[in-house]
Amino acid sequence: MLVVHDDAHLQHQPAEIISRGRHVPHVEIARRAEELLAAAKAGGHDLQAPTAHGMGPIEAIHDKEYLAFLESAWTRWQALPDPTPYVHPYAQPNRRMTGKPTSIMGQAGYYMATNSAPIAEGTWGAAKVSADIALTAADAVMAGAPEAYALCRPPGHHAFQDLAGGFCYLNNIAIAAQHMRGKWDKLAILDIDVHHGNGTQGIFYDRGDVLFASLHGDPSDYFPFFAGYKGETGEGAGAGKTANFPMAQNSGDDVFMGSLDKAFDAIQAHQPGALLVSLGFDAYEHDPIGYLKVTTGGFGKVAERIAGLDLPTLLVQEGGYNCEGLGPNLTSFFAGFSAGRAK
Ligand code: Q9C
Ligand code: ZN
Repeated sequence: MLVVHDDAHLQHQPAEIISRGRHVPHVEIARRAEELLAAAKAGGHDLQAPTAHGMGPIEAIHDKEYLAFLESAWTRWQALPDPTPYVHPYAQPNRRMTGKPTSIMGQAGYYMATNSAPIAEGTWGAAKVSADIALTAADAVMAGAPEAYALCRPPGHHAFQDLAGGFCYLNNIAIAAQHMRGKWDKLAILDIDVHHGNGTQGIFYDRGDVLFASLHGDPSDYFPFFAGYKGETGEGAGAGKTANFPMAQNSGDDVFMGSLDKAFDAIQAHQPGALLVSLGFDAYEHDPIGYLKVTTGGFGKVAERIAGLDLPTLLVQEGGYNCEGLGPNLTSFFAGFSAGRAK
């Protein structure tokens, strides 16, 4: 497996988020990427550094004013009286509120969907390199590599065109997918992170060229709460090109594999030229913020099935917060993937 990674993520280390009214230690920490990299090294995989792709591919997905906010937010926040070290939203727009503020306080609420995507001094720089990692791995797949793995941190699938949220700032997989459209007319994104990929779904919801299929914990009871329901199937040119598979709490490997089969039906009906996978390991049975009970062996079986689709495949790292489990789960996934290719 070609593994693209970079240590620029170390610039992004917000210590805490706000959860259920409390400041709590962040679980999306630098050690996550270190554990994944250590496992990739131990497995003898080919490691590669990202190349800078500039703002073009990022602007092809994200709103320009949102990007200007991300770039300037921390510095502007520091000019407030008694500033905190991380930008957090204070008041957010909601139903029947459409005004567009210009101040940093107002914009923090306008551009941040949740209290779990704090902006630290180095967040913007790290997020840009994370997108470059996905783009560089995408380049390899476009150049003929059968598969590549983008070790992205921060993750991306909760970021919309103009919204940060759920530990995400730039939607790495959406940026990579748009880039890969330069080679393939039709693509499919399979999201197996335990959280619904609401940002990715939102970005492609009205498009017929990029199918989005997501396996996740039931949003009526689990983050991101407001998207990921079965009835969301796309609109306009994208009608029928979104497929959601919410699962009940504590569902294990068997239920997960059953949902995967149904997602494959949607993917195969779309006939994509290539596949992109939002690869979270937070469906793991021991994840600290998890909801499902997928085992380490289960991730291998999932990977084997994905590889069996026999499509050029870009794997993009999303969540997964049990640090001890990350290495074994990635190792199991890579082994299963390679077994599925050999079949
Ligand atoms: N007590 C990804 O996996 N909820 N994001 C946090 C913590 C937000 C997860 C609550 C979860 C976001 C990429
Ligand atoms: Zn997740």
